[in-house]
Amino acid sequence: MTVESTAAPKPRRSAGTKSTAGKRTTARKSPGTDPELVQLLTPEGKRVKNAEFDKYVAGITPDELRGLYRDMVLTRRFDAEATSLQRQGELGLWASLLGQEAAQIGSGRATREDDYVFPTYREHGVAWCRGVDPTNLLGMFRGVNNGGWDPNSNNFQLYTIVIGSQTLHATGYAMGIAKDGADSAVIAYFGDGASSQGDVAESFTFSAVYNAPVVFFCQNNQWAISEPTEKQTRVPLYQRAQGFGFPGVRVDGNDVLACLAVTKWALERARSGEGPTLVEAYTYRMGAHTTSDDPTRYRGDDERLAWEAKDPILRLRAYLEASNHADEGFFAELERESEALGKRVREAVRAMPDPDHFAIFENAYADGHALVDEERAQFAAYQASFADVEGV
Ligand SMILES: Cc1ncc(C[n+]2csc(CCOP(=O)(O)OP(=O)(O)O)c2C)c(N)n1
Ligand SMILES: [Mg+2]
Repeated sequence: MTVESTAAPKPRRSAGTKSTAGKRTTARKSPGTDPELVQLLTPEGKRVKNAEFDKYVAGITPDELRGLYRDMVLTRRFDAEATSLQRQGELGLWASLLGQEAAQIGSGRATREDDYVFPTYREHGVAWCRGVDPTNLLGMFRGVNNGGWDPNSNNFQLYTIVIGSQTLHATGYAMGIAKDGADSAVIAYFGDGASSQGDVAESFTFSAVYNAPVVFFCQNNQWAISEPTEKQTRVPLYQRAQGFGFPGVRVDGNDVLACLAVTKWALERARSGEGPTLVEAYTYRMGAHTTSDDPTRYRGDDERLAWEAKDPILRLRAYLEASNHADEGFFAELERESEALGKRVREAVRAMPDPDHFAIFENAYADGHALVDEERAQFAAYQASFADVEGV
């Protein structure tokens, strides 16, 4: 049974062992061996049957499968380019999604155009599925704007850094569209660390009580910066939903087909008035938390290596090749497309104009404020002080 609504909590997972340096060195239980996990593609790319969820991907065409692969490859290429741009000093910070492509593309492609998405700061793959131009994601990380896109153009909210807060926004929005009588749904993304936030618990309570059409999509990437999931919960995260009165499912977050199927199911529940669902996509953050983080200080290589063997892109490629759904020409063309995307992103970032330094004061209050006036004057004096510096 994979849909948890009535079963008793299961025992805590193994916390692994620690090396003398304090880093965990034993890889934790792997997807593919876990009976609680919805999986349609094994790490080797073999299609496995699932009585509950097969029907949600039953009609998928080879073209659509290649599309999912293309989405994941281009998202990873974009993400790698952004990481490089940060290293070159073009961005102040970047939060990589490396390893989480299947969770994001599978769930993102399950959404309908009229659904509304509330992301964290790492949902670059979901943004891609929603049609947000990837170059627009970079402005905030370069420090030239506070967002970079109009949320209502693609029903994709701005990135949210305050951990867990977007689940409240999503719940309120979902309650609103339900009152409007819309048949669309809302999906809120958050992480394993965010699951410990009060905001998330409050969202669960309100969405359950008001039967709000919202899907809570938790990417359990095993880490909240340097804190492992064992520090967030004593039960598998998806089981939390039970206590709030709605179903929770754990899906293999490195299996794009399973993520697509489970998210479609959850969104359909929401649309048909059955209320919220918690989806826990069990995945792994292969890179650093952000470019400011050094994961070698708190986790061992063996853990990363174990998850690399479950790479979401390689497993879909294995499936496409084994089922003759893609040939060498397809992969070669995609490689060219990836390189072109990298070049476009590089050029777009370097061409981003610096903002007017005083715009921040204009955007604080509609009618002005004495404190802001004071700060503006201080900043003007600070800027003017550079006039005395030779060559400036
Ligand atoms: C309310 C709040 N507290 C703390 C932080 C600092 N912070 C930024 S990311 C992060 C960890 C989040 O982990 P998780 O929810 O697992 O998401 P992930 O980064 O792994 O995608 C923390 C604590 C924050 N941004 N907001
Ligand atoms: Mg996390």
